[in-house]
Amino acid sequence: MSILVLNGPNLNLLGTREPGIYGSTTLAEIEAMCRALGAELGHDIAFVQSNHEGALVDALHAARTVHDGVIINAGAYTHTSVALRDAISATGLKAIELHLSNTHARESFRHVSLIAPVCVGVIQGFGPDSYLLALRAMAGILARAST
Ligand code: CA2
Repeated sequence: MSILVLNGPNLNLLGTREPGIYGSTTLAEIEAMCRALGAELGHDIAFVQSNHEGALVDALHAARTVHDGVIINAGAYTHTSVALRDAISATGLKAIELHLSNTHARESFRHVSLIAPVCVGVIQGFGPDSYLLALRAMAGILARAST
């Protein structure tokens, strides 16, 4: 099966700025980790990042006929985007929200997620391992859906 890992704004800067919050691992390194685990789990991994809300919506629409599940770190759009929430809902794809940081331990405006209600679950606070935990969770979801 095929899993889309979708990344939102500013995540292309990972590993280059604010290592105290987001660590020193780059997005390219996270992509490599996801691809390695995807191969182990027997799933294809597509890895996309955009700083543009509409491009993320387009990627979700395109995923509908191509991928079986979506793992999304929507970045700051998590807390603001009705459009992303509607797109996840409209695709009908199983989605998992993930974050590197524990947003509940940060500013109050990060405590709200507009996309969480349309996701199967949320994984956050484990740094790059959040991606691997989300992939394992998605593999379980897809395995259960196919039996
Ligand atoms: O913890 C996460 O994964 C976040 O989705 C990251 C977003 C933030 O707005 C969310 O509340 C939580 C921000 C990503 C910014 O990434 C940067 C990376 C390096 C330097 C600066 C920003």
